[in-house]
Amino acid sequence: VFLCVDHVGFAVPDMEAAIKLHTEVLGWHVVFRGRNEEQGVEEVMLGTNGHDYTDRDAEIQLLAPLNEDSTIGKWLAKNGGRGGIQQVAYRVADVEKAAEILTSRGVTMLYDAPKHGTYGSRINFCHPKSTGGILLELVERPAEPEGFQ
Ligand code: CMX
Repeated sequence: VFLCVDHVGFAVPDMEAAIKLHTEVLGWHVVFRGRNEEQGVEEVMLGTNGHDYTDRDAEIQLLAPLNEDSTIGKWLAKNGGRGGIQQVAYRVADVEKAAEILTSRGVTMLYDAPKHGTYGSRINFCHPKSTGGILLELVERPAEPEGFQ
């Protein structure tokens, strides 16, 4: 079902501080910055030096809430305002097919149809209650990315 780990998503209370830490201290490079209003997030994707869009090397995703009622806003509130790992995302070739297979194996998908994700990808999520307490995102990347730097 899965091709590789696409990214690991960190919820962050302060995007600028998180970018500074992950680039200046930890040495990652910003490869995408944008907003997903539907998901209520400001997001930044990080790759290694020379990271290419077609690489299977996993990226790191920084997620800051656009408001307190968003998924990340609620996650941070529940975590005492501290950041942390919010999700792991697996890359798939066909998100609908992957969701169909996982559903047939007893996994609960969050959405009936894929939603819009980073780079114009098509995404869905497995409810953490059906995947051992881990929020798993499924990502089908487009051939032509929107916004890869
Ligand atoms: N990882 C693991 N478990 C989580 C979780 C997470 N990120 N978020 C919530 N949970 C658990 C809670 O601990 C809780 O468990 P208990 O009942 O045992 O306490 C249960 O799920 C329900 O928690 P909740 O606070 O009531 O959370 P919600 O039902 O409001 O939301 C979920 C849970 C999965 C539906 C929500 O996080 C969601 O819709 N996620 C998918 C969308 C998303 O994450 N968007 C932001 C990122 C966007 C992007 O990646 O582009």
